[in-house]
Amino acid sequence: MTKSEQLFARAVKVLPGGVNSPVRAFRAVGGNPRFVVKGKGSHIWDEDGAEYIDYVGSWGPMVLGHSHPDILRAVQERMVNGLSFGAPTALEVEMAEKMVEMVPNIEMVRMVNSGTEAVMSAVRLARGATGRDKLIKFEGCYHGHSDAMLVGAGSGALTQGEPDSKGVTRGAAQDTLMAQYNDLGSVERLLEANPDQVAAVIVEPVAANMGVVPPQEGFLQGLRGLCDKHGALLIFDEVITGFRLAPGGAQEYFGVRADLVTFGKIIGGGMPVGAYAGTRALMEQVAPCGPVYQAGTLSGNPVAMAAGLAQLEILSAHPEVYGKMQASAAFIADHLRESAAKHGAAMQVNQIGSLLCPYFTEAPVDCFAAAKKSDTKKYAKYFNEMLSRGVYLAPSQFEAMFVSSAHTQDDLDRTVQAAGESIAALV
Ligand code: KE4
Repeated sequence: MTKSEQLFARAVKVLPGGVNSPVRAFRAVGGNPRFVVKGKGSHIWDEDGAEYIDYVGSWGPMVLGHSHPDILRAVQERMVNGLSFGAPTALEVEMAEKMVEMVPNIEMVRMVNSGTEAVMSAVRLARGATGRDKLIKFEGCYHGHSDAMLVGAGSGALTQGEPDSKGVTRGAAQDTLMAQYNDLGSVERLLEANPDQVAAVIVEPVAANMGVVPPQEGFLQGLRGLCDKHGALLIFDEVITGFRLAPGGAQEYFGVRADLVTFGKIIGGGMPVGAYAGTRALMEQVAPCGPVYQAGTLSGNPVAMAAGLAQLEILSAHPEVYGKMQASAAFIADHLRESAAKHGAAMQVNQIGSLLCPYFTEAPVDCFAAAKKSDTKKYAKYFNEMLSRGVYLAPSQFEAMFVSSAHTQDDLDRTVQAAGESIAALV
């Protein structure tokens, strides 16, 4: 048995499925999860010493690669003075000021500890601020595992084949209405059928939990118009796109204003951090200055703030990394398409910014229904072919490939070489 196999045999006895998050269990692709022992730049190493080019990047946080020296230094310098106080620290102020400086249309931020918590809190704020109960989300979009969001969810919920989780009560789910991504008509019909009842529309500006499905031209702008027309708030869930598509995230990239924005992943630099943000008028409705309650023992944790702030400072000082990451992702996407054509493989590749996803299907993937038609068994085979060639992809069709600024041309060349061989092995 490999060390990863030995560890997994122990893990399944004390952790549900042997993991602390379902998608890591490799159930959608088969085989034994690799237990990671080290990450450096664009590479990770497992317990058996195998090295991989990493396109999971902790599911998005490692936008500058693993173990970035400036981020490690910031953590090391901060931690020697104590890890957590439950009292205000200067770092939280500096972090909020940095986010307000980088992200359009926000005046205030509240730090929390995960993307789930950020979305749960933003939804509560939207309901509290509007006095309305209902919420529109999109089938296949994933916004974390708070009850109201586990209705028609994507990511792991989709991979598990249980789009609606057990344990979510009818009461918790009844106010969550389901629309279709890239289908403005489905949103308008729900708004008109529930007049003056919809507190918010929540959307992933790029749907990155059904694979990667970019918004069609006019979709996000159309949501803005519909929300304005019907008095609903527009929530951009930027847990993935925030600080990844552009320094100012999807609002900057697409030029569309959201009323509330949720963040996670990148703002923690690898540490557990989430946040929600909006105008002063909205955010000052949050306790202790307003009637919408939300709290957290480790919210704004100074060590996590040190890591996140260090990462944001590098991203804002070096905006050229966005063009580099986009070019890297486009290089991979172009070569995947070439290989698929060469080998006659039915394959679609969606790519936007540093996000991309291969689907094994004939038709373009521009919505959730099309994504679900992808051949997940073929994806599983592709995943394992790539893994055997030292390329670590998401162990599920319904996730993204995350390209970082640390991926080198040699990484890209080796990736497309492995992909060509893997696609050839599929047909
Ligand atoms: P967390 O609670 O996992 O920090 O964030 C939830 C979340 C919210 N919104 C969006 C758009 C997200 O993508 C996520 C979490 N993303 C998944 C990957 N698709 C996390 C990986 C996992 O669940 O293990």
